[in-house]
Amino acid sequence: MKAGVKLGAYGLALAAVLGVGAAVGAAAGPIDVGENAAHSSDDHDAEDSMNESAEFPAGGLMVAQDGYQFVPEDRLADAGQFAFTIVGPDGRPVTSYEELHDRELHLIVASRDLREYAHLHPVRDGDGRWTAELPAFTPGSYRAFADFQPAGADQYTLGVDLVAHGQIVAAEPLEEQLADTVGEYDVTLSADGPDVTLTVSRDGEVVTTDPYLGAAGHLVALRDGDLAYVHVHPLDDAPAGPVRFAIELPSDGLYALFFDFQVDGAVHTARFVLDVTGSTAADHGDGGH
Ligand SMILES: [Cu+2]
Repeated sequence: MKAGVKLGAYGLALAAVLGVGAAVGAAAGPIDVGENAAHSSDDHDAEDSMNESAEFPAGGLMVAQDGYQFVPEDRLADAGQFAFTIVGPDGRPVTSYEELHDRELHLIVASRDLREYAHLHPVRDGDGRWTAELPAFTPGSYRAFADFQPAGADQYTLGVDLVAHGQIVAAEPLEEQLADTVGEYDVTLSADGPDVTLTVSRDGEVVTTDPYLGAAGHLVALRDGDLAYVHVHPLDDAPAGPVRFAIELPSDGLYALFFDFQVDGAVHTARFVLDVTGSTAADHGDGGH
C-alpha cells in the first residue's frame, strides 16, 4: 500500500484498512485480550465479573494507572516509527516484563472512527525504549494502546492519542457489519448476548484456523465514541471450525471488533461492527461460561 494516497471513499479506506492488516500481519501476533488489564482476572466468578465490570468498565481509557505511564516520544501516527517507554512507579522505564502469549508488549493502533487498525509487536532495547514501524495510516485521530504486564505486577492496557496529519474526511456513522472478506476468506460474526462466534470460510467451506501463539484467534473490541478497550475472553482453546469469545460489554452501543486469525501461515484481520442493545453487564453474569 502506497503512502500518501488520499483515500476518500469509504470502500477504498476500508480496503486500505484490510491491506494494513494483511501487511502487518506477518509481524503481528495476538494479544491476550482475554486477560485484560484493569484488574487481575484470576478466580473471579460471574458475580465478581459483574461487579468488576461496573468498577472497571474497560481498559485503554487512561494513559497512566497504578504508577505506570505510557510515554510516547511524539504523538504522531504518520511518522513511520513510533517510539515510547512504559515508565514505572519508580519513575524509570520498565525493563522487565511478563510474557503474554510469547510477547512482552502488544501495541494496538486504531483510528478514532474505528476504520483503521494495526496490531504490532514493538521491539524493546535494554533501556526500556520500545519502537514499532507504523503502517501508512490515512489522516485522522488515532489511539494507541499498550497491553503489557510488568514483572510482578498486574496486566495493564494504557492508551494515548495520536494524529496522522492531512486532510481528514469525516467518516459516515458506523453501521452494524457482521461479515467481512479478507483476501480469499469470508468471515462472519454471530452474537448471542455477550458471546460471539466467528466463522472463517473459503469457497463456502468452513476453515479451521491455525493455532497462533497458543490461541485459535484473537479479538479486540473497541467501543464507538470513546474507544474503550473491552475485555474479551476466548471460550475454547483449540476449536475445530468457528472460534468463540465472550465479550464483557460495559454498555449498550456500537463496538468495532477486529479479529486476527492465521491460516496457512499468514495472519489476517477481519473487521466487524456489532450493534449491542440489551446485552450489557447486567445479563452478562448468566452467560454460563
Ligand atoms: Cu500482539
